[in-house]
Formats: sequence, structure tokens, C-alpha cells
Amino acid sequence: MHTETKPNLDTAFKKEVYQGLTSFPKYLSSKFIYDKKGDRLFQDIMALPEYYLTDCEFEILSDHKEAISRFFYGTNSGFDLIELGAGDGKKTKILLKYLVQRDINFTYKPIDISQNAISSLSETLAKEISKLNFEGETGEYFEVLERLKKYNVRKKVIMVLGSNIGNLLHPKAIDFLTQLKNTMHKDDVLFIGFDQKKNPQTILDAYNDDTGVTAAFNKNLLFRINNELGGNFEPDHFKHWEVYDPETGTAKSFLVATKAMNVFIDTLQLNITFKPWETIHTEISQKYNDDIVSWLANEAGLQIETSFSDSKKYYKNYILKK
Ligand code: AVJ
Repeated sequence: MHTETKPNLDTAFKKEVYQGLTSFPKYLSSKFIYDKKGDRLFQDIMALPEYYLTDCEFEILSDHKEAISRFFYGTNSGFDLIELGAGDGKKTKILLKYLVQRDINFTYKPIDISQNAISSLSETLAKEISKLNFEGETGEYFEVLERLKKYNVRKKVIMVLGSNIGNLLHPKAIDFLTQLKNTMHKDDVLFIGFDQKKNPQTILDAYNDDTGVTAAFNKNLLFRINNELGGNFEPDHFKHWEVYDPETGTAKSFLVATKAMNVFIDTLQLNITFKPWETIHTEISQKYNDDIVSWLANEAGLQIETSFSDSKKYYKNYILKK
């Protein structure tokens, strides 16, 4: 009898790739897109004219930095500004510069799943805002939440920009917000961005640029499996496909096999077959309105204190409290 040796699934990446590619229908998690190349492709996405999210949030932070900061200020002991999914910090810098210029007592604690992002962020911050106190950390949201509990000496401002929460389905988003709430005290605030429902075409275009940047970003999952897990995916034979459902507000990304294929992933000792036009679901980017945000917040035991919007009303940043 042929006995299979069990592959050693000793990292989240291996475990989840194995899980997702042996499921039906197949899926992979977008959180694994972000290696050095993925980070760069996401920066390219943020610079796309179609990807309105970044510009809208930039506008909100620039126009309302004074009003927003007022919710941050604590007592004399100052506050910790903890950013989940800090990325390249382009938008955050507006607030950081404003706070440092005013000699506000705070420490910036950026956390990101990408070690690469945290390293380059540390470098640019040291250069551009030399008076800033900061301590960066690497990790996934849910594992990092545990560590948040240790920042309990003074007021906490938790910041989640970029509508990053949109990668989570509602039950997971509630879970995430609940866990954030559990780390918060009465005066702590959660400052969080939610991309809003709008013309479905505008949303679809944001995830479907014809320069192919988003396609390359999505396919980076396959490149990472090839490079890090010894896979032999042919990314050229997968097509990036985006759908947006205006009823649920969910944008969904897929990689679609354009022909029958066999793929072998060496470190997982895994053979996968693709039928022609078979899909891998890779990402959701949820869109919201005030009712949905307030429902999610309430489910998690949080309240909307106020919100800030851009002039086109495409995007909103909310101040949530316990
Ligand atoms: C970083 C998760 C907010 O979903 O809009 C951009 C990632 N995916 N284009 C998003 C993304 C495709 C982005 N987030």
C-alpha cells in the first residue's frame, strides 16, 4: 500500500494554501499577497487614477486633521497611536506631522503583516519626521491584538486606515472589532476607514484597471507559492476577474484558470488539478454605508462617535468608542 508522508504545515502560509487549494471551490487569502513585490504592486494600485480610496482618505485626513486629532488627545501622559496595517504610511504621515509639529505627547506604533513594509516605514519616518517617537511591529491582525493588551499604561488610539477591514466578511469583521473593543478602555478610540457604497461602475473600475496592475497584484499569490513553496503555477494561464454585487456591497476577486492544468507544490507534496475556467477566490473588498457600519459597531459593543467624509462622499473615517 502506498503511504503518503504528511507535509509539514509549519507556517500559516503553508497551512492556508493547503486548506484553500484542497477545498471546493478553491480559495486563497489576500493577506498573503503582501511580500516585497506585493507591497510595491499595492503602492502602484494606490497611485492608479481608478483606485479612488487612497485619494479620498488622504483628502479626509488633510482637511480634518485638526478635528480628528482632538479625539486623540489624552491626559498629560499622552497616548499610543497604534496603526494596524500601516503599509507605507503615506496617509498617516499627514497626522503624524501635524501632531509632532504641535508637540503632542504620543508614540506611533505601526503594525503590519509585511516585515518589508515596517522596515521601510521606519527608515522614511526617521528621515522625514525625526522628532517622532515610534516602535514598529510585524504580525497578523488577530495575533497582534493580544500584544495590544500590553499597551495599557496610557490612552490608546487604534487606527485602521485604507478600508482594510473590507477584506473581512461581516462575521469576521464583527469578531475583529469585538477583539479590538476588548483591548480598549473607556477613553480609548478606534479611528477606522470604511469605503462606502457608490456607483457600482466606480467600484468595479477600482479593482479592474486596464493597465493590469491589480491583475499582477492578485497573481502575486501564485508567484509567492511558486517561489516560497516550490509550486509550478503558470500565472499567465490565470485571468484576473472582478465582480461587484451592489446589493451586498461585496467586491470579489478571482483568478480563473484559462485551460485545464495540473499544479504541483513541492513543500506541500500537493497535486492540484484545474478544470478549464475553474476559479480561485482570492479577495473580498467590502463596501459600506452608515447603517452597516453602525450595525457592525453595535454588534461589537462599540458606538459611532462621529465620522468624516471626503467631498465626493466616496469614503468615510469613523471615530468609534466603547
Ligand atoms: C488594502 C485591502 C484595502 O481591498 O481595496 C486593492 C486591497 N485589492 N486592490 C482593497 C486591494 C485590490 C485593498 N485593501
